[in-house]
Order: sequence, then structure tokens, then C-alpha cells
Amino acid sequence: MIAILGAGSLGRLWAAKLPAGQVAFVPRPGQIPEPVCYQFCPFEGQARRVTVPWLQPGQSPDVLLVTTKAGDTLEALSTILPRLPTSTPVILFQNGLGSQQQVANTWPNRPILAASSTEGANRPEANVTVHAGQGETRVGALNIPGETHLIPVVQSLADSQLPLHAEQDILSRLWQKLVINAGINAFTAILNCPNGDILQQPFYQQWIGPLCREITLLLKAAGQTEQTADELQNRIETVARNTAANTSSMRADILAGRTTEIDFINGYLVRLGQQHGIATPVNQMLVERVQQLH
Ligand code: NAD
Ligand code: KPL
Repeated sequence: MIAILGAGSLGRLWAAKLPAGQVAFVPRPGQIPEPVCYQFCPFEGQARRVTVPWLQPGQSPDVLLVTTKAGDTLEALSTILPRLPTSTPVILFQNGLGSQQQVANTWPNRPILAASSTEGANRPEANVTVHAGQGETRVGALNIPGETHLIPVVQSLADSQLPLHAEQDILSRLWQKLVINAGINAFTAILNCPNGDILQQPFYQQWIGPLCREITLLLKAAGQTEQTADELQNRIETVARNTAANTSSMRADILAGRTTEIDFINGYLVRLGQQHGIATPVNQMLVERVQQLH
């Protein structure tokens, strides 16, 4: 049995793709025990109805997928983890960085893994989940107890048919995605435009160079593969062009009136800069501008 904490877009994608009967959502305390029913629109092919039960008291899943937003993750896990055996592997699917470390530091003896996923899922209506973009998911251990669980959990998720790989250096993968999100998401939210449109905007053109210079110093301070500011900007702009028509997750959150994950993207970079004595005025400015939109 695979349990999923966070019955939102990504959680519903995984629940729909995993074999029926092998997956359950973790309820919030006091949640109505009726199963979750929704229409699932796969990337290709016919839409279908999906029904997912809630995890029942006493049921012990083989693995827990955590698909809450970064800012909700610690609190959500605090409710469920005391009820699960210490040996249950936990896979964190959050974007950005910071929430993963919070979880690993809070439960150092539990097997904690993280996933970096480029799948795209959204919910245009409450009871409709769309698999909007095909990507891949890399899973790796965040702590030593997680290491022995890596291959078994990747095997147990393979039934989903979603492209999935075991990753030996998941922190580096999370960093690579963080850098892209740090250079695209806030701009799309502030400018209220699709990803590709930021490239023509004076606000983006003014700040992307200084932003990449800050990130270059932070990558070095964090012991990550060093990249020049120009290399970073090229990578960011390649992704912006390849996803030109997309609404970024941060812009989507703002448009839907949800809290964004800015604290775990540019906000994480600001906190890292403070720890290392590296000034991050552009990241700070982007955090403040997005927070004003909340
Ligand atoms: P979402 O807001 O659609 O889903 C989060 C769900 O968690 C919501 O249904 C919310 O009610 C639930 N939740 C919050 N607190 C809870 C609690 N205490 N107990 C139980 N449930 C709780 O968000 P999403 O788009 O599914 O994204 C989830 C995470 O996955 C984010 O960090 C996001 O960056 C990352 N991610 C999403 C996608 C995607 O395509 N949607 C792709 C890659 C990564
Ligand atoms: O990951 C993304 C997001 O929207 O969060 C990008 C790469 C910007 C694609 O939209």
C-alpha cells in the first residue's frame, strides 16, 4: 500500500497512475471518510473516473509520498508520522529547498527521501485533475536511513508507468531545479505572464544578470557544481523558451489566491546568503514583490 499525503494536483496524478487498490490518501484529522472521486485526464487518451480511499486507522503503508506544498509539509507530517512505524520511508515531492532539510532534521532516524519531478499536473476544477506535462521524476535518499529504501521505493512506484529514476545525488538535482525556478517563477508572478513572455520584459532583463551573479556565489558556498552567471542565465532562458506557453506554478498560485512557494525558492537563497555572508538583494527584492501579491 502506497499512502499519499496531500490530495492536490500532484498527489492525484500519482494516485491515478498507481494501480487501483494499492493507494490511499492520508486524511487530515477529522476529515470526512468518503473516498476521493475525480475525473483524471491523462496526457494522452480518454479521461476516466478515479476513486481513492483514505488510509484507515491501523493501516501501515509501505511508503508515504508527501505531495503537500513546501510550507505545509512539516505540519502535515507532524500529524501522521507519530502513527507510522519509524521504518516507513517518506518521499518528499516539494519544489525548492528548505522544507526537505526541515523534515530530515526533525526526523533524523526515519528514512527520508526526496523527489525532483518535472511532471506537470493541475486541477482546472476541484474534481478534475489534468496530467498537463510529461516529465520525469528522480528519487534519492536525503539521509543515511533513506539509502537502503531507495531501490525498493523506486520499484514500488514503477507500476505508475511515470518515468522514474533512482538518483544518487538528489540534493544536486533539487538545486538544479531550484535555480531554474528562482530565475523564472517570481518574474512570471510579478509580471503576470506565461514563462516565455518574461524574456521580452524590461523588468526581467534588468534583474536576471544580477540575480544569476548572486546564485553563482550561492552555488559555490553550498558546495554545488559551480556555474557562471552567463551559464545560469542560458539555462533559465532555455527552460523559459521550452515552456513558453506555461503558466508557472507560482503565477498559478497567485491567480488562484494561494500562498506561493517563494519562501522555499528565492527565500531559501536569501537565507543561505545570510548564513554565508553573501548579499542577495535581488533575491530579497523578488521575495518581497511576490509576498506583496499574496
Ligand atoms: P496542491 O496545492 O494542488 O496540493 C497540495 C495538497 O496538500 C492540497 O490538496 C492540500 O489540501 C493538501 N494539504 C495541505 N496540508 C495538508 C495536511 N496537513 N494534511 C493533508 N493534506 C494537506 O499542490 P501541488 O501542485 O500538488 O504541489 C504539491 C508539491 O509538489 C509542491 O511543493 C509543488 O511545488 C510540487 N510539485 C508539483 C508539481 C505539479 O505538477 N503540480 C510538479 C512538481 C512538483
Ligand atoms: O517548474 C516550473 C514551475 O512552474 O514551477 C517551471 C520550470 C517554471 C515550468 O513552468
